[in-house]
Amino acid sequence: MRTKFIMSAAVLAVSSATASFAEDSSDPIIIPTHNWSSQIVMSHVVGQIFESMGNSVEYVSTDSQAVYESVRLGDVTLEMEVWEGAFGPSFEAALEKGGLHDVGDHDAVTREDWWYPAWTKEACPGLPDWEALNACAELFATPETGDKGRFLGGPVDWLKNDQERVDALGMNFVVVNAGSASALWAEVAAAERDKRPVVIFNWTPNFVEALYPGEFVEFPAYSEGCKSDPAVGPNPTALYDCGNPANGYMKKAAWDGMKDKWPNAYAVLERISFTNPQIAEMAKLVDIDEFEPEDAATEWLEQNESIWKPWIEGGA
Ligand code: TMO
Repeated sequence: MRTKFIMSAAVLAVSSATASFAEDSSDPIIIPTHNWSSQIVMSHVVGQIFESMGNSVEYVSTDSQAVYESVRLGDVTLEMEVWEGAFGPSFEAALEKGGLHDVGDHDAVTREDWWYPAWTKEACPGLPDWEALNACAELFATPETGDKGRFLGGPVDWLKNDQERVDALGMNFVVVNAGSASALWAEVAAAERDKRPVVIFNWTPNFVEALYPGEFVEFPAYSEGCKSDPAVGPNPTALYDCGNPANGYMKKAAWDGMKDKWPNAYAVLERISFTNPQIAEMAKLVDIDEFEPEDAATEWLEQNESIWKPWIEGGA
C-alpha cells in the first residue's frame, strides 16, 4: 500500500505536465501462464514490473490455444508470448472475432519446428533437408512406431498439425506427443549418451541452443496460406505441407478493455520488447539453473534493470 501511495504521488506530479491521466484500476491484471519456461518467466517478469508500479496481478495457468478466446473476452488481460508458428492461427481467428488486439512485436525472431541434435546428422548426412530425413526414417524407428520413424512432438496444445504434415508430405514418420516440455529435453539427454539419432520439436529462442548444437529440419518453406489453403505448398490437395515460418514473429496481445482499465500498465506493455538472448536467458534460469519461475523473474529483473526501468519511466 505504501509503495502504491508513493507511486501515485509521483505519477500525479507527472500528470500535471501531461494532457490526460487516469489511475489504473485496483482490480488485478490477470496474466495467463502456459507450459514452457520462457513464457512463464516472462509473464512473472511483466507481472512484477506491474507490481512495482503499484498494480495488483494474478496468474492463471491456461491452455495455450484457448487463451486467445480468454483474452478476447477479458477473462485474462493479456498474453506475453504469441508465437507465430504455434499460435498464429488461433490469435488471428480471435482477432477477427474482436475483443483483443496486437500490442506489437517483441524484437525476437522465432522459429518452432522439427529439430535434431548435431550427432543425428552423422547418421543421416543429407540433413537438414526433409526428404533426406524421410529417407533415413528407419534410424528413428522404435518398438512404438514399428518400421516408421518416431518424431517426438510437443504437448498437444502447441502445434497441432504435425501428423497432418506427415500425411500431406507422405512421410514415413509417426508423431508422438510429449506430455511436457521437460520430456523433450529428457529425450535429447538420453539420446546423447550413445549418440542415438532423434528428431524432436524445438524452438528458438530457447535455452537448448546453449546446451546442444543442432539444426531445424528444412521442410518446404512456409508461405502465407499454407495452413488454410490446400493450393499453397507442394501438395495441391493438402494443408500443412510446409514448415513453420523460419523467421516468425513473437507478439504481445491484450484485451481491448485493458487500455481504459489499466492505462499505465498498458502504456508499459506497449513499450515492452524482449530480444532472443533475453528470452533464452529467462528459459535458462528455470531449465538449467533450476530457479522457480517467480524467482527466475526476480533474478532476471535484478540483472536487467537498465532494460526495464526505462519502460516504466516512459523512455525507450
Ligand atoms: C510454443 N512454443 C514456443 C513452445 O513453441
